[in-house]
Amino acid sequence: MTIGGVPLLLTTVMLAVTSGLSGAAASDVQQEATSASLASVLPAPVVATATQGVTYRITTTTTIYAQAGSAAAADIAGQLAAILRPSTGYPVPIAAAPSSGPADGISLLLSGAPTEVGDEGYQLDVTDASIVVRANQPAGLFAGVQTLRQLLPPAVESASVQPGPWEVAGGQIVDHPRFAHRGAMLDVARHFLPVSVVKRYIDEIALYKLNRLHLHLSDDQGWRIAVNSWPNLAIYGGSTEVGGGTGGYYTQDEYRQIVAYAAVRYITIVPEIDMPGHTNAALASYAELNCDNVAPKLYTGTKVGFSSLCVSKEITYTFLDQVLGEIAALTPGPYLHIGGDEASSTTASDYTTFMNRAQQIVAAHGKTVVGWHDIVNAPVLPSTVAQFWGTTTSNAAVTAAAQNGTKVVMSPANHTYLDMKYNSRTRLGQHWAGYIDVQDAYGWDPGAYLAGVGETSVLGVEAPLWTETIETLADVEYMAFPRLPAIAELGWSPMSTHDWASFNQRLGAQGPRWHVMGINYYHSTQVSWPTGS
Ligand code: IFG
Repeated sequence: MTIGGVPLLLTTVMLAVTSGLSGAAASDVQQEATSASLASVLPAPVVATATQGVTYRITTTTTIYAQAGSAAAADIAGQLAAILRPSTGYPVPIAAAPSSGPADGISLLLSGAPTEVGDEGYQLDVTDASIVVRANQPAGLFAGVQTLRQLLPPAVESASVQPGPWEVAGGQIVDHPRFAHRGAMLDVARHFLPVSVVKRYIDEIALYKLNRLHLHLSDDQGWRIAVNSWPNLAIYGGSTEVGGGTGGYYTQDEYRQIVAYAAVRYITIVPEIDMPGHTNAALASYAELNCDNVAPKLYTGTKVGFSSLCVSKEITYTFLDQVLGEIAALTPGPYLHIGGDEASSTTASDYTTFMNRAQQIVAAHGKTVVGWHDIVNAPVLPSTVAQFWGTTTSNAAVTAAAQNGTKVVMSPANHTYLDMKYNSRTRLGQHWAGYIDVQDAYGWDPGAYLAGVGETSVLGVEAPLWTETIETLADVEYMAFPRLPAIAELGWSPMSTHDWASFNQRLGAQGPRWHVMGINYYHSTQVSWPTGS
């Protein structure tokens, strides 16, 4: 059997066989054999096989053993211990894994994993004597630990000691992601969100094995990152936001902190400087950037499409080179997102001139360009990635680019835009792309959604959260949960596991965890939430 995705029903039958029951309806077995949690992991694992009657119990003597000689494995062990210690009250010491392999406790090993799990996958084995996570790379160990968290009772996420017992259902999971790019986007330009909020969001997206955080750092209403060679961008351009608040910006050290915080959770930061449109904050900060040398006022409204960098002025490209050079130097990840959307105030020929030069500048700084899919209206570099944000299932320009080798990140606005209202009663958000409840977020296939853009052209998925109407962490969490886990599952799990009834049950099982974690999620009426949610 290939690893490539065992239909849940088959997995259920495997559970029946394993449990020795016969004749029981598969769904009954599903509930009985794995009522603990092996079947409630989200995203759905590629293969999950329960071992009936086997349970591992974490106790006061449980030790975490990390791959000897791996600082990354030790750090992941530390992150796991930091979850277990407060809620269990146990010491949960960490030690180097003995070369003889796991004897007891929880082992995080960088050997013995199946090749097909790749760099981000893992194998998790739970017996009554030990829990063993095996991976080829630390990212896989981290993913395995996120799964392990979900196999423990929700109370394990508590910051204070809870009664337990701390049991994990026996079995084996062999798991690896479908797509390489599994992302969330946070617009910190319309409303500025402080580092603490970004870090909390990183914690939350890591729970569901997302590995990209795209930060929308500049727009008409605000510039959110300090640039030493153009200091007014942040100081003046970052001094307000939608609605006229005080805005704010990240110092370069704060940006480094965000990058580092994401990195130890195996999340790559993708910074976006939107251009040539969505640039009022920059144009307001430096008169010389404007074609008429007159700086517009700061803008605190929510219109789009009225601004453009001056394509004909050479200072524009000096500006790009210096700004993108500083941001590239601060960003270990391979991508620089240059936006390109809604350039209504830039002529088509100017747009092409601009994008030709902008892409060259990004490449000169050693980074790969990402752009909203509008960018394919200009000639794109072979490596340039297009982020599709349309509401249609066909787009001739994107299809042509894909068939010419361009990779596509799927963010169809009517399925992934987390700033869309759930329904007409949702206070926050907009609805220009339609209302999006959980079934809309879940009910599509990124690898077969856009005509002519097949699985091999799709780099992955990303859920943008625009903040015209979003101001606080509570607002972010209300819009992201429970829809973001749907996008996370589409990015990670094989399509063979795609099943609304199963997803609904597994999503509902996250409710009690979010309750313990204090995540301010929307209790969608489409989800069957268990008690304690
Ligand atoms: N479209 C704009 C965003 C934002 C969004 C709000 C893109 C690529 C509408 N561009 O989405 O700046 O205003 O839903």
